Amino acid sequence: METFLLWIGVIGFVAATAYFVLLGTRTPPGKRIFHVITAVITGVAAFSYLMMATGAGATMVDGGRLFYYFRYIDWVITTPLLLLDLALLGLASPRRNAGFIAGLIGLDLFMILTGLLAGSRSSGFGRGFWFIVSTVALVALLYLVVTRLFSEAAGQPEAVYQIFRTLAYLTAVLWAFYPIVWLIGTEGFGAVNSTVEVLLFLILDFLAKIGFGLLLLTNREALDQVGGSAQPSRRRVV
Ligand code: RET
Repeated sequence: METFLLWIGVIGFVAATAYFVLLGTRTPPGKRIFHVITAVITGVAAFSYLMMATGAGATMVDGGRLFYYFRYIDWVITTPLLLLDLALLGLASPRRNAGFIAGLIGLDLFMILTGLLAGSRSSGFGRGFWFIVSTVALVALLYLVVTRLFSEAAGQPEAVYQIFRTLAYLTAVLWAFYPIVWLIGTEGFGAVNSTVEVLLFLILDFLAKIGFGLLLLTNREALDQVGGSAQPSRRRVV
């Protein structure tokens, strides 16, 4: 069952990548940046699911627990790219905000790497400690997204601001579920078995990567306006 679910992941991500590439070929070359980033995100996920489905991306730890370490390799590449998508949408001048983008990505990498430590420790104390460190980084990261990035995005053209807002909320909600699944799964308290954990991560991964990509890449109006002139009136952020 678990392997079957992982193969669903492979098929879903391969199909999404093909679709995003197709959408990219129908877009003028100078406007393809979001297609490229998003197709790389789903492409990396397809490879990661392939590794897990074939057993190459997992290892036995603690005498019997199957640790899917390839998830972390996936996340270390794809989560910065998801943040990059959001930053390029929200910031009128990404170049001038390069330091802020680097800060967001740095915090994100710290979160994933400390999460990897949490997942791979064998002592309960070690796992709990690194879990808390990683979760603090996640809270700080999401705080920066809903405060600073949101107020910058308020100056963007209407269609860009709308899709930014949808995607930023989607990100904040979905990302918050990852540590919850981790905690109830085999790396945490083991309240659910490995198959249920794989299923829950599959649903989250589909929504956070494919759902995100579909909403963004099928919104032609926003993609046309992004990088254009910012509106003079600043919207209030609620
Ligand atoms: C871990 C466990 C330790 C605590 C925290 C975690 C957060 C993981 C997140 C992953 C997001 C992944 C995404 C993948 C692609 O779609 C590592 C589970 C805070 C937020 C969005």
